[in-house]
Amino acid sequence: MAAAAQGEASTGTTAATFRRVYETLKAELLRDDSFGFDDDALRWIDAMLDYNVLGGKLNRGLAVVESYKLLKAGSEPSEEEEFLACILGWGIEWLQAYFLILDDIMDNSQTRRGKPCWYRLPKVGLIAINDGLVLRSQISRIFKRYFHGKPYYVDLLDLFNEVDFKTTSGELLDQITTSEGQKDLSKYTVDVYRRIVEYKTAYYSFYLPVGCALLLSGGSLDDYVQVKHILVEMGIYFQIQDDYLDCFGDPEVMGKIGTDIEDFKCSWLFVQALVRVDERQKDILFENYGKSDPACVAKVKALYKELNLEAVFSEYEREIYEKLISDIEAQPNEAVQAVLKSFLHKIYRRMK
Ligand code: DMA
Ligand code: MG
Ligand code: MG
Repeated sequence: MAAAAQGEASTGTTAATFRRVYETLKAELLRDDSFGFDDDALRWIDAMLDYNVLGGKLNRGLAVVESYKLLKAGSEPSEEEEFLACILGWGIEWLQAYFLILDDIMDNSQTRRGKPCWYRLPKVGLIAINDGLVLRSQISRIFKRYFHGKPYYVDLLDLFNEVDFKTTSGELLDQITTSEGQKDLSKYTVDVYRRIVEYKTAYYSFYLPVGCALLLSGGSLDDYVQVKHILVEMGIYFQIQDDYLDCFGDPEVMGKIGTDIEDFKCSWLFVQALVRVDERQKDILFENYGKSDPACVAKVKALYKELNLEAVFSEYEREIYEKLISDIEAQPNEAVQAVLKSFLHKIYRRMK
């Protein structure tokens, strides 16, 4: 009980410190005089940052700080070190905000984090595209200010560039697979699915936070190939949960309304349904998938229930958890084990 309370207190402190660093970074970006923004532009950037960078769970950003502390195994980081870990964490949150703004436009989504998607605001519209690009370019400016001259600066930029490349490639695959699927839904296979979600989600959500913490603690990413595999597998699990919750989750709790069925998505649920349907069920699925009519969506959901996909998901979740735990426990480094377990326990059986 005392230990749990203490744990919460220390997470609380981290969250408060982390949040303060956001204010610092925002103030510096608004003060950036290399362009000479006028008051209208400054107000726009200020509101755009608050709307898009804040409001999420901050899991990825906080994970950098937490992983960094665990990697230091016992020795408390200095204030300066913790501050730098927070900056890297915000770098990921900025990256995430940029991906989400563009993803919501492409997915025609309505809400995100309990509010209308940024591009849905009448004053914003497709200016949102440029806002996404602004967020991405701000990361480079932030990192230049704080990390230029550090021994890991080049590796850090390289890591963000690589992960950006992988994620946007995953989004490309997601989008073009969807337009192929509209012509022939049988193209949605388990292998195609895995490839999409590995690229669009796993690297930036799981590998990147740990990669940042490793670089900051003086490690070389080449020495952690096995850790990368485990994180990618966890990222795939996380996106499978996202797909499951898109249909079966509570939009109030998640802060977003699912659109996968309406959007013809190569979702985990669809792929699982496809390998289980008989001829009659397949006709129902193909007839109703990808339509915005709520009656069609309801038929697809009813079929998912008939195929017991809720139980299939629970079983997958149980199996992947055990597999991940055993892979983690095979890791030689105990601090690394702690980092990986902490990630896994944050997402296991999540509802949002
Ligand atoms: C999101 O995939 C991927 C990125 C890179 C933002 P998604 O469209 O399934 O996610 P969401 O359900 O959050 O829109
Ligand atoms: Mg989306
Ligand atoms: Mg998407």
